[in-house]
Amino acid sequence: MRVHVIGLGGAGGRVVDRLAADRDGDRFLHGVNAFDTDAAALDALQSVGESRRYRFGDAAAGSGLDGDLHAARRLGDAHAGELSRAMDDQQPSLAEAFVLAVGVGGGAGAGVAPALADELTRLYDTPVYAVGLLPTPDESAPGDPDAPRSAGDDPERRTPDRPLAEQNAARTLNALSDRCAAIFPFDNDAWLRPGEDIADARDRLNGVLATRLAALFGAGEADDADSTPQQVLDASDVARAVGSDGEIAVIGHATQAVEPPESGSRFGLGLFGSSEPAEVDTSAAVSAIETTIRKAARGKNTSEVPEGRADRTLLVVGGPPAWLNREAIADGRRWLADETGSGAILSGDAPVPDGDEVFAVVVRSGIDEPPRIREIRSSIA
Ligand SMILES: Nc1nc2c(ncn2[C@@H]2O[C@H](COP(=O)(O)OP(=O)(O)OP(=O)(O)O)[C@@H](O)[C@H]2O)c(=O)[nH]1
Ligand SMILES: [Mg+2]
Repeated sequence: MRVHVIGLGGAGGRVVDRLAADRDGDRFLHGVNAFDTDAAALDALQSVGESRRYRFGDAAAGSGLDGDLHAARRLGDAHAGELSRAMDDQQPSLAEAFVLAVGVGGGAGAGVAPALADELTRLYDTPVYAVGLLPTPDESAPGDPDAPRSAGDDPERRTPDRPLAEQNAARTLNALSDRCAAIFPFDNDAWLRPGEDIADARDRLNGVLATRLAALFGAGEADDADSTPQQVLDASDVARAVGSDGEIAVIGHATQAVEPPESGSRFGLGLFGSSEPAEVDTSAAVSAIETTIRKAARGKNTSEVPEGRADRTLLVVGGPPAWLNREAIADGRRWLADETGSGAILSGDAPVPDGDEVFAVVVRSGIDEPPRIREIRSSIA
């Protein structure tokens, strides 16, 4: 599906920058923007083209807002229309979803996200999804400001203290769930290694997230006719899976390296499906599919899902067409229905003719509240 991805604030900008670096030119990445009040943060981006970066809010004098959510909300209300116009040269009306990436514990990004979600909803009949990066408990924990940090004393690399991160996050998650079709949280803390803070780990974390977003939204947007999926996953499948009521959805993902088939669809010979040349051993394909689906379902999610249970589950299986064994995928669906207790399993495939891995994406929606989100919400209860 074609998505227009908008990074808000420092974290959102870096996530979008990573997506642009890894997937530039991919069809699903229909539009890209980075919006911030902070000129230096926008300057530091590398892959989002300069014309796609936009500094707003002169009242902030070119700086960040230091976590001042109140001021940021006011700026958001004042500038949402201007931001939507800054997207206009990328044909936003053709996007099948807008994706707002934002560190919900911050100031500028968290403050502007709800107003921009409102504005896009008002202008287009297109779902707006939020990708919310959750603050770590350490960011808002009272600590010794002089204590040595793992990133050293370099002020550029120090994670700024954000005493209000959890409260900002709680307020922003509430505001976004009222305005967005669905929220995809990314639990930073769950992905940190012992002793790391976000400044140390952010490149790795952003890479993990960008890969998952691309695997989900890029499925079904192959560049050539050979790789048209047999069971096309389209924007309405994703919409059906995650709903439109601002519920939380989480993304599981796994890959397994496989040998590319000797010849095949790359040369226009093998048609995906029954006439696929049999260079791939069936039991190897079945095992790769089964293993990848299980790992995507049971491995680490973007946020923890209590008991793994979900009302609705979306499964995408991708890789070189010859590896996409239909029966194994059907078995995987049945297994996943059992595993999640979902009444509805939506699924699609994503052939990658030149690919060297099989991958699976499992999206759960209609889940019990993840513990980290409960913790964050309780900060304003
Ligand atoms: N995954 C990830 N999370 C980040 C990154 N940078 C910051 N965060 C998280 O996002 C939150 C918000 O940080 P920023 O995005 O820098 O905040 P901002 O929107 O620029 O807001 P102000 O600077 O206060 O105006 C932080 O509290 C962290 O929890 C990043 O690069 N990757
Ligand atoms: Mg900032």
